Amino acid sequence: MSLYAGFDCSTQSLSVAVIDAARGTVVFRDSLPFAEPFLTSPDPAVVHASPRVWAAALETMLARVAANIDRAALRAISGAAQQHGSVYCGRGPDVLTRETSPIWMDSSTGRECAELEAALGGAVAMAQLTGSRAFPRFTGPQIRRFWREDPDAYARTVRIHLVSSFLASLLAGEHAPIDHADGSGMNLMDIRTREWASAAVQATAPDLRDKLPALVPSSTVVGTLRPAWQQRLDLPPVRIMAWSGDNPSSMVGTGLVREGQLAISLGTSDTIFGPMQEPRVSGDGSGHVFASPAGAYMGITVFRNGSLARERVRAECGWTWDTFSAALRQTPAGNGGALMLPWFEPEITPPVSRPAVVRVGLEGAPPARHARAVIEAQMMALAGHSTWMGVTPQAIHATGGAAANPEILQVMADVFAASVYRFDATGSAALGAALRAWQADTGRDWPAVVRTFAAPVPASEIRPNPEHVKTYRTLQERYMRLEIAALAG
Ligand code: XUL
Repeated sequence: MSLYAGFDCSTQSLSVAVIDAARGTVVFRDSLPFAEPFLTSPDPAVVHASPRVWAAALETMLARVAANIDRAALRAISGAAQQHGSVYCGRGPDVLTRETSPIWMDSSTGRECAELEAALGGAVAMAQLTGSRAFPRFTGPQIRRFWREDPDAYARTVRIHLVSSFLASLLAGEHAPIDHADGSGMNLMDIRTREWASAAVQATAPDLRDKLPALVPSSTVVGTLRPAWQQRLDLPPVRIMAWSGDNPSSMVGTGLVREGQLAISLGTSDTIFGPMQEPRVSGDGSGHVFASPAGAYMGITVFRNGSLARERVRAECGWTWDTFSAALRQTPAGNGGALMLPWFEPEITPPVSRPAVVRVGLEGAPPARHARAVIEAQMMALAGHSTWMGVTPQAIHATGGAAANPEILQVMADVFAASVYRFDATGSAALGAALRAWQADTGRDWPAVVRTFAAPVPASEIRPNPEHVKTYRTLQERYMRLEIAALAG
């Protein structure tokens, strides 16, 4: 028997999935919510989290894994983590030179983004080089801001990790490299050569090249479980595989390894992504090209107002999720033409720096219409801002917490005019990480790896309703025009 463990350190929790590769089964799953997932500050644009919370959760969860599996059969561990966040370390990964980590929800680096794009010849040049124009949450602009604000602590920093490479380092007991997929979310890696892009690195901060880990393919063995943890938990010297980002891991965890397929993850962030053969950069600047852990590339567009926006509307209505679902069943597709721009928090796509919710035709409307408006808005934004990928999907693989809700998936099917298949609601990034550990350990080809595990929940297909598809075709044009008008002020 060969067991492989995959962790997922997401915004809200640390989860794990352990697979028995030969049997094709998941033998253990668990999740540990963070009491304080992120630390807010007086400036709403600044959002950090504590790397110590992630480190403590990793140790707790590894102990739970050890207590619940046939330990001798564990062969390798990999992981996924929220993308872009940076961890600042000294000589070893256990020493921090900065107590907190800016995470993907941080939007405080507008100035740094402008400076970096200017240094590289503009937003288009930055996107051609690194796969994305400069985005406030991306690691390069965040590093630049840290260097500017605390040059002494920056100078004391020996290694700057992503959340993924930090946690891999803790498992291995030494600084681990960054994998190409997660490295793509930094505005620092040349998306074609997959090496550090000197021009971007030099423009970001002094001596940065010396502080960056190596870049490696996602299937790289980065070390062996540190001896102290082997002894404490009675675990064998398992291989530690490179960790990656949560979205790249979810892509393989939802079985996507061929261009022409799309997945939507409805989590703290809502994301839409799919494999890509060539690095076609988003013309409107809204999306990103990342290296894919399964080879070639992936396209992705990210929305900040995901589950927190759904949660805000549910709370405004004073409802449970069951009542929210009932409201979706009872209201008509298209909501009688009412629209909402659900920017309860600063938005990533399109870029909106301050909360700015817009409601059209909803004045005095019953709560159910607001519930429908937020879901329709999210689905129309996902569709409208992913056309740059050039994929008209026949089927969408849906994952993330809100994918458990069939009423939400019906709106998704109707807006995208595609069948939606539900994947395990919470575990696709952890499963994807376990699959990456197995693939890296055996060199098996990716279609064979995902065929066994990454299958939709049986009988979960939700088909589009042709009448609703027509309604959304018109409404979506209005939605995109409303966005443009709101952005223009
Ligand atoms: C991806 C992104 C988010 C985080 C959430 O670019 O910013 O999806 O990875 O964990």
